[in-house]
Amino acid sequence: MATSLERSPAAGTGPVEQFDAIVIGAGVSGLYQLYRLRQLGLAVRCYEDGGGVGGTWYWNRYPGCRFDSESETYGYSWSEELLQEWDWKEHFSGQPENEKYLNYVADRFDLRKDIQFNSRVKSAVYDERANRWEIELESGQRARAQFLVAAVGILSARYTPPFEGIDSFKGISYHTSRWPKEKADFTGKRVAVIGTGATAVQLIPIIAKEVGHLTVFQRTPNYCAPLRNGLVSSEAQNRWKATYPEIHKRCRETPAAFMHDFDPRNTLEVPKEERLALYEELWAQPGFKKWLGNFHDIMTNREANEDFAEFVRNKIRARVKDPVVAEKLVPKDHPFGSKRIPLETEYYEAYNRDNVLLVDIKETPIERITPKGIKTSDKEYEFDVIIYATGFDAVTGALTRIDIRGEDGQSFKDKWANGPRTYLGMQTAGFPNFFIAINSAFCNYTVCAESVVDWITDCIRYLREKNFTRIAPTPEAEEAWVEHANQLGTYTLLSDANSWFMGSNIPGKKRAILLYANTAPAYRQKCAEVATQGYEGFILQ
Ligand code: NA7
Repeated sequence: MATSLERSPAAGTGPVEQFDAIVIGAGVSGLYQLYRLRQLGLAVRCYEDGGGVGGTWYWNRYPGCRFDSESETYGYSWSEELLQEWDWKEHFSGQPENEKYLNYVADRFDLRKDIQFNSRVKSAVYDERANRWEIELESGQRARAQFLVAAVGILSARYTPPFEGIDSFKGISYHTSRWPKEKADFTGKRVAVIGTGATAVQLIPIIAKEVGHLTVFQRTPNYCAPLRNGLVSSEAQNRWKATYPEIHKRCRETPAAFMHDFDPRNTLEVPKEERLALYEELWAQPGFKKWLGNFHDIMTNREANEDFAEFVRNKIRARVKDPVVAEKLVPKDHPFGSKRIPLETEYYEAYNRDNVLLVDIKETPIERITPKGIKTSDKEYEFDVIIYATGFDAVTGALTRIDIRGEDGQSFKDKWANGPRTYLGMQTAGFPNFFIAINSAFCNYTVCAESVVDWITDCIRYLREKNFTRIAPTPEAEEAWVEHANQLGTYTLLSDANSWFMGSNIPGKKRAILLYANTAPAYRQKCAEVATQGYEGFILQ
């Protein structure tokens, strides 16, 4: 279908390109969404803030960045050719390779011609009379389409704490999620890292070997577990290529879309020795097996969780030579898994190095950033480089940072002020034809992102086949879904910690479960049922 240039009746000046659908974001979800909508015969334009494809894998270039999913489960499953052509180098693939992979996909499926890079969407306004969304980029360029799909990711709106004096620092400041393309040279430098989440845990052991001196400012220690990465042998590569259908089938059946599944026994009903033997076995395995292959009640029963948490604490203590430092690194104020478990390689050993210092900022809080470095309640530390590994305004942030206006000009940001308000995670009442293509389930990202994109694509196809022109959830269906999602959150121990899962990592952000805490198969089934029943809970016009 051809696109055309017209003048916008609403906005006045400047040509406005017309499309059937606009996709915001060219990351894992956006690339696939573009591919699928194009397959439907739609004229699609994808706008991407970055200078290349990849989303998370474009922006997060810090040393050590990688995914914690098994590589054979993270790649797209929708093209047999792609599966056979691509060789994963590591069992848990690193950022450079992941970015290469997504570039390969973009070229392989000729996606680039429909992507406009360096294009940050500033606003999206629904024109009710015309049933068109009009987006405006920061450059002032505008475009209109019937369907708007936000594939903006759940961890893309970076968060930098508003430390007093932050701009006064005379050295170099980095945020891990906006890492420069050129290699940062830390040789001989005095470097600070603020934060000890999954990102910092990947970064610290690598730069510790390069820097002159590294100071880590930790607010909350995490339960970090060994990743146990390795190179992929040609035997493993061939085995994957021969069994991808089985691998994907398995991922579609397990609760979090990994190869791992929980042990069905109740933790405390298993004799202690047997429990410990399982913990040791899990600990020796790569990836998230220690979390997602553990007893099924690990995330719902506090006592069961504590049993494993203590096992992990002792593993940490055993790796850190100085017992005072070790104790600082041991988490005690939240259950295992209530914050995202960072997977690590030689993280704890970094603290055994003479050039690495751990500062517990619960004991001595950061008061301000100074021209020379960081001033805590105790003293001023001087640095050449400060690295903010302080995370993201997760799930809602990337959406609410765009000024999205629905029917009657209502503001999306206002609507979501107290947390996500969706039906099925994919649409919100009063914003017709606006789809949210992010994976907001607790789930191996690509696996669930594919399901979301497939559902949205099928929905748009259905509308077109049945001659409907718009779709939005009923307020009642949305209210019921929000209540259901919030309730699910309370069944687990996730609400027992401050984390991006709960939005509580951002001061002032309303505490609410941001991810859908059901199993991936249950979520997929519910979405499929809604579609089969003629999009029950939606208004189709
Ligand atoms: P996280 O997991 O949100 O970690 C951010 C870290 O920054 C964490 O240690 C925070 O401490 C710390 N932080 C945040 N604000 C401050 C302030 N004001 N002062 C000191 N320290 C602070 O982000 P990541 O980038 O590591 O990982 C995000 C996800 O990306 C990860 O889960 C993976 O899925 C990929 P806190 O724990 O809040 O006390």
